[in-house]
Formats: sequence, structure tokens, C-alpha cells
Amino acid sequence: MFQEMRETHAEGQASVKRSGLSPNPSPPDHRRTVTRNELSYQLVTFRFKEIIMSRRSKTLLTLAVVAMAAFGFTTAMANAATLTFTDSFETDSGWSSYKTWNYSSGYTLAAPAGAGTKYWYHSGTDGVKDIALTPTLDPADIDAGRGAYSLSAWLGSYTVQPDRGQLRLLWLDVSSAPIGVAAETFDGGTIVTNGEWQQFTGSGTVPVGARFASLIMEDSPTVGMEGGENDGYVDLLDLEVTAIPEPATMALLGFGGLAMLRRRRRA
Ligand SMILES: [Ca+2]
Ligand SMILES: [Ca+2]
Repeated sequence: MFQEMRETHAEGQASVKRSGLSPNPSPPDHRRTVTRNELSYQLVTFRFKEIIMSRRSKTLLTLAVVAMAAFGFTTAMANAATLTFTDSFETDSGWSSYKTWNYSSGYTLAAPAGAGTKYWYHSGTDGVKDIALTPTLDPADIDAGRGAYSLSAWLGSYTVQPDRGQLRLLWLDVSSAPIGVAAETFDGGTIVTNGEWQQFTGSGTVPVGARFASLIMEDSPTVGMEGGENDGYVDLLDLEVTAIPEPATMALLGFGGLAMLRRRRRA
């Protein structure tokens, strides 16, 4: 029987050969070559797409992270609280001593720009003003070291006397006790010419525990006075205190994402 089958198969082969048909059609060699090339091409394309997608997704992730961080930073900046105290001494804003001269009296040289019509003068009595930092500023931000200040003032004197004043900025705690020494000391003793106005500026960090800014206008310790009272003048006082809140949640997410990216790159 096996022999019969072989013969039958052989006949079949012969029959097919005669008719010009293949009994078991298989793809010609060139078709197999094309298939391999196509497969290689598809694999390369897939890998290339994968790389592109991978790079693109990393780029997108990085952009998203940077955007989130920037958003958080912007939000924090937008939420920054600023306390501003300005005084041109045109009216009494609550100083312990408020005495003024008019520029029109001619006791001083040319007034600084925007000085108005009046300036404070010492007249033997210090001028003190304590400014509460709260509720404008959040005590938590101050105590976290995120408070900053800038102070500016113009100091002047009498044209015919060498009197000079001094302005100091002290920080007070919740009990109104000074925290350390003066944060700023503007000594009018550096003014060379009698009657001249000179601008003093300073800036720094608000100390932890500060609840009040205390401004003190007093005698200059380096220059004496004449006529029984100090003609140390002050005008255009400007104190700004800013407290930046903790970065927003989005910023934390952003920074977290950045850390994640760094870990992935290391891996
Ligand atoms: Ca003024
Ligand atoms: Ca004097």
C-alpha cells in the first residue's frame, strides 16, 4: 500500500509537471527576500517611532514639569504679601514726636524730588514709630526666614549749623523687645555740606520672631549740634517688608516631577 501511495504521488508530480503547475506552491525566493526586508523595515520603523515617542514623551514631561514649577513659583510670587510704610511728614502718621519745618522757610538746600512741603526735624526729641508686621504678613513666613525688607530715607540738616540726625531700624518681637542690634543705621554724620539732603538705603532679611518694625529718628552719634536742639531732618521715608509664602502645591509637584526625571535618567 505504501508503494502504491508513492507511485500515486509520483504520478501526481508528473501530472503537475506536465500541466506546468506546482503541486505544493511555495513563495519564490525573491518573495521571501522581500518579506524579510519588509519585516526589517517594519522593525526599524517601529523602533524609530518608539525612540521618537520616547524622546517626545520625555520632552513633553520635562516641559510639563518646568511649566508646573514655573506656575507654582509664579503663584507663590503672586501671593507674596508686602507691607509698605511711606512718610513724607506732610501729616502726622503716629510718631512719638511729630515736628516739622516747611521747605519754604529756606532752612535747607534744595529739597529732594517729591518731598512735598514739610520735613521732620528732631527738636531735641526722638521720633519713634513701631509698625506691626501682622496681619499684613504671615508670622509663619517670617519665622521660616522668608521675610525681606528694604529701607530708604533722605536725611538733611540746617544750612547754618552742623547738626545731623540718625535713623535706625530695629526689629521687635511679639513682646516689643528688640531682636539683636539695629538692622539699619543711617547716620547723617556722613552729610558733608550743611543743609544738604542725602538719600540712604539698606535691605536685608527680617529676623525670625520679628513682629514689629521700629523706626527711630534721633541724634547722630558722630556729629554734635548747635543752638540747644538738633536740626537733624528726615523726609521721604520708605520701608517695605515682604514675606513670600511657601511654594504652592503645584511647585512641589513640579519639583517632585523633576526629581523623578533625574532618577529615570540615572537608571
Ligand atoms: Ca515731606
Ligand atoms: Ca540746632
